[in-house]
Amino acid sequence: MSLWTKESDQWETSVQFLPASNSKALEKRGPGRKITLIILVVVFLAIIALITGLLVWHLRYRNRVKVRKVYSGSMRITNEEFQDYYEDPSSPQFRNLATEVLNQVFPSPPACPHLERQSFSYHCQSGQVITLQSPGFPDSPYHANSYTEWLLRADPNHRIKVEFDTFSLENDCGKDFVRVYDSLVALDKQLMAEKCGVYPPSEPLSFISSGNVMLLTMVTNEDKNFPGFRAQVSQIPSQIPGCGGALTGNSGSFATPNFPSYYPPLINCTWSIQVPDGKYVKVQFKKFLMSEPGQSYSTCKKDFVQIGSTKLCGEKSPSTVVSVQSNKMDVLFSSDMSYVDRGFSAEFEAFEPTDPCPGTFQCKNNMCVDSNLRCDGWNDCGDYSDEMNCKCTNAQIKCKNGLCKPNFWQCDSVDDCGDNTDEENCACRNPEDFTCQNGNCVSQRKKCDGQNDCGDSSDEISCSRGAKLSVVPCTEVSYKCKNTQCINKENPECDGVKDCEDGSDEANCECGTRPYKSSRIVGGQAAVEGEWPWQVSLHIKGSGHVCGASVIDERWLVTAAHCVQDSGQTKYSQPQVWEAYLGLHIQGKMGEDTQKRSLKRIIAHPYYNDYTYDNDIALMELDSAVTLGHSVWPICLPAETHNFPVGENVWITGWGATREGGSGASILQKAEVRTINQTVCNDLMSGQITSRMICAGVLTGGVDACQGDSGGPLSAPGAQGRLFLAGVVSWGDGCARRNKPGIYTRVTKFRSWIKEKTGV
Ligand code: 4AZ
Repeated sequence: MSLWTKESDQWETSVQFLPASNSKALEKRGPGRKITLIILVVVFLAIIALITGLLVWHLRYRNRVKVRKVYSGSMRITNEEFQDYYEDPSSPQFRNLATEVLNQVFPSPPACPHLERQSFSYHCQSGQVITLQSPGFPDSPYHANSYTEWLLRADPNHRIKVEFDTFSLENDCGKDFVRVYDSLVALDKQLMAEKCGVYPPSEPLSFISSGNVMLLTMVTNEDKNFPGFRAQVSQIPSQIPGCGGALTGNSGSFATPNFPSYYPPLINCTWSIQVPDGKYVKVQFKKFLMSEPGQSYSTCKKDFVQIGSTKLCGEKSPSTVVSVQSNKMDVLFSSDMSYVDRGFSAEFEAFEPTDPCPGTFQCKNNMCVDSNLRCDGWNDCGDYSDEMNCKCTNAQIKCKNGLCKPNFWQCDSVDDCGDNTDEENCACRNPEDFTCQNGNCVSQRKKCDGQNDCGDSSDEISCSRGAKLSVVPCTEVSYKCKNTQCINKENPECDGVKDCEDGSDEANCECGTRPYKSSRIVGGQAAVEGEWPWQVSLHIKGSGHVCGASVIDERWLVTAAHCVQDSGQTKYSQPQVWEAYLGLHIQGKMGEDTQKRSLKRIIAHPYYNDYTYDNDIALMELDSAVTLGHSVWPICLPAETHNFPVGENVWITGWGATREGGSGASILQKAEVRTINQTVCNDLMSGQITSRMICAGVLTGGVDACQGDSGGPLSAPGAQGRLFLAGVVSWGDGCARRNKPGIYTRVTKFRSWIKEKTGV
């Protein structure tokens, strides 16, 4: 019998509690449903785990996977046939070919200079000054192929200030340079300045950071090593003085922070000017230097000055004036994060609205200039407005562009009109003509025809007949060799070419060169030490510097005769009263290379005229020879026939007065001037110029020799970078006056006398 058979009632009765329909549903959700649920949960968890795993791998490990990049290239050897053995890199044939190819690509062993690298790190403390210097300074020039960096830090709320007291690097920033960064790493966008060349004390060089860090780097290449730099580093409070403020009264002055040195980056300063009620205010920028790479000088988006809607940047002339029709003016100065400059110095002034320039002429640019300066030929306003709409007088030339210029500026080799009117038709009206050295005109056809057509034979000079310069009959302008033969080449002495058969034009050429040369061109600035090794300072024992002189050899100096004329108690003509300082840079400071000598003999020119200053030249023999070297070196003496062309740039040097009636300079000064046409000069100097004199200057004034420079050199450039003694500082009508050039003794006229007396 089976338990589930119909025959058992009890069993059936018990079954009633569970109707057949429910038992069917129960059958479905029973053990099968649970399994499905479990599977679902497991699958869900697996997906979550997979996603989590993927995320962890991606975020944590994936970026560590190194991506291998393969660069490939090929080279084709066109002049070799392929051979099977070239497939085997270890074969001697492959090796030979490879060596040959490498030798062609790198003809000499590739230059791989050893780069010297040094890094210094400093943290400034308040009140402490740290001295930095380039490696080797001051005992030896800096090293070649070097990279040096100085990481500078200051306390919070402080800035770094770096002040260079000496800065002398090669003049080419492509070779040696110092960079200043407003950061601790060399970021281009925070580069404040890149400097090279020489900065004399008259051009102070100091930098201030925007925050409390700064980086200096110095890079040098293989050639020409200079003394280098020394700088003082200190920390200064973040709040720097001179950045804006309230300015009141009728006039006053203000300047960018750290002027005349460099302003810091990332700075905004506002000066609020207020003048008395009823007046207007104007500002004149006496100096304005705000240049930087990438600046647009029309939009001035980098460093700029803003007054109302006027924005200024770049470099501006001292005649830049901005005015407002109000008694208040705000001047905003803003610098960005890169490149800094020297900034500005400015003066403000109140003016009457009805009369901006009382008693003076008002320029178009709002400047006021003396009324006498109107129509005088000089651009006094800076915008030519004082020279516009003028009626030229008899003493003036009328330029084609309408300007009037003094007659004596005609034919002085300087384009004073601006359109060259004053230099046209000067010597030879016919442009086909040749202009002789004496000013005569001869046909070009007569040049080099063997005849003296000019009268001074200058039409027969530098005529090369065939490959070799020929010996010609001696004339006023031909060069005379030691063997008395004459050659027809202009200034052949020491030009590196043997022109005389006996080579005498290239003998005794150890002169006129110098170790250091600064190419900056300005009127009257401190020289670089060693730049003028022939410059001598003549002292009267016990009274100091009196005159200059030039070294012409180890025993002889050239000076002015007027320096050695007895006057009152002082016997200037006696050698024993003098001391000569050679290789001197700063008065009163004997340098390591300075040599002091007493004098044995003074020879003043016998024809010196103390009324006209004619023949103003003298020779001095030292009591013992000096050692010639980089600090003391002779200047070249020009041959009698040497030609110094009119308008040529020449240099004057000395410790004389820096302005008329002023006191002497302590550091040797230099200035660039131009030689001036003899006739023009004679007119300017009321006929006092003799042929033994040569004139040089800047006719606009401001650059000249002065008292105390007398006897010193007028150095003119010659062949091969040598300098020749064109003149000796002699006299002038005051110093640096307009239309009053300096007058120098013309050394060519005394060449044979010097030779006769000294043997040089
Ligand atoms: C002087 O008194 C002197 N401006 C030298 C040069 C000049 C003027 C004066 C030229 O020694």
